[in-house]
Amino acid sequence: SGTRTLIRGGLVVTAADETHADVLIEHGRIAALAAHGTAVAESWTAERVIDAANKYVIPGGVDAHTHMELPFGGTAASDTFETGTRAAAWGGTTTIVDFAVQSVGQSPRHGLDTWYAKADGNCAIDYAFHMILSDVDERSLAAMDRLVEEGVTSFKLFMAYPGVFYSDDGQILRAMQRASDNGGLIMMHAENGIAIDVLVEQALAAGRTDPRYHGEVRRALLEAEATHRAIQLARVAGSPLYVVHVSAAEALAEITAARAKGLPVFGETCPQYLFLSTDNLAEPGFEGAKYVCSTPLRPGEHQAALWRGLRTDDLQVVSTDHCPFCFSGQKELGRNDFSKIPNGLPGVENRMDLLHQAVLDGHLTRRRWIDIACATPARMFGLYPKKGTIAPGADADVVIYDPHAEQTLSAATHHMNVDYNPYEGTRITGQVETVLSRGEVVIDRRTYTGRAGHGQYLPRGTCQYLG
Ligand code: DUC
Ligand code: ZN
Ligand code: ZN
Ligand code: ZN
Repeated sequence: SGTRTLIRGGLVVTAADETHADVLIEHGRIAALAAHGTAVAESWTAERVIDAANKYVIPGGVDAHTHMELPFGGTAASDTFETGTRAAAWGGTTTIVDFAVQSVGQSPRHGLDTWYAKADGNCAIDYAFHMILSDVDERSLAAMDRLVEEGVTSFKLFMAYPGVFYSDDGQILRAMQRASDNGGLIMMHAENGIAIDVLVEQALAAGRTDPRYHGEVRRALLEAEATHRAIQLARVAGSPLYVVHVSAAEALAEITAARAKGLPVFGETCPQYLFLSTDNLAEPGFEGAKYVCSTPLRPGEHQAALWRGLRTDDLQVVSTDHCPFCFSGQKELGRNDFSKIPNGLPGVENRMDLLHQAVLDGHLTRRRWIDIACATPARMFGLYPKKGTIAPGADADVVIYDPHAEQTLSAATHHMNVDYNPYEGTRITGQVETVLSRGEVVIDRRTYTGRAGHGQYLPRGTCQYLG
């Protein structure tokens, strides 16, 4: 739009710098930055001036792993593209990369077109897609090349859910070989699903049906084994590898070892693995169902390893795997059988705040917060510097963040379309105050001013950490 906007007096924090600077926005993009109080900054005028004194001015969050409306386990994730992207905006996230799904027997093209249609005209913020491949045959391999050219440059494969999303390691190897040729990035759900299915069957046969057994059968060793195997397959194929939702210390160790060898292996973790544990899964009654996701929550000891991995850059990205299911009617599908609880947690609205709390708790520096939540996911998935930073020419996706505000996370106040919040009662210092998406104010001092359909589809380039 034509509105000139000036954000004055805040601390601009990017992955690289922290500076007291004024930010000038024109035509939906960052036009210029100038040190606060200098003659240049003082000379700027604008139709809209946002006072950011005592606030942070940060890039809009990039959540590279969401599942709006995902069909799963006979139901579907409860946030639509409309409700989920609005909640994202409330939480200071201005870009999501969601997953289009190729089902078995379908073409990737059909899956992608289905997801384009779900999102089109409904999003409050900008969005892009990865493609889940469930059926790697000649047609799918050829489709990968075309998708990379079209801007869908990353492909999620599963080692879990045999018969649904996973068939065999030969398919995985072939997709990796293709990615090594066409520049695509393979994303892996690394859990040994065949072994897990045996343990699920044995647990149920022994009458162990409660939610906590979800965590017990999905053993950390089976995440580590699959992570190791995925890394070796990627080496053989000569392809890079991005391991999604790393939750086990033993799996992280495999990534760390691969990176120490100089291999192009990347790791993502999620707030639930940093802030929640198997203690939540073991909550009384059926409450534990609220915490069923895959990979599962781990015993608390794993958290320290994940925080360390984020500091040492063995893990590069924190995204949410936002995949909400209501407790009532959805999680309840597994009342008598934990394996029927739909897998997934909400979180798209809470990620930036939880990670800001991690800064205050000493786990991360402020710049690392922006790095893992904005800049690196943008680079990893070919969106930088349009997204993920505040610099001349970048999209004006900007959050005015009040680092002193106090809030308590709760389903009573969140905007996600789900009837519980896994972080219920968690006290956070820091809150999103105002959010701009391509220069448009979508959250104005904690009032939603955006609209469904403002969000645009983003074709992506290839991973910017590769040659
Ligand atoms: N893996 C995901 O990444 N999301 C939802 C369910 C799953 O297993
Ligand atoms: Zn103009
Ligand atoms: Zn997964
Ligand atoms: Zn996911």
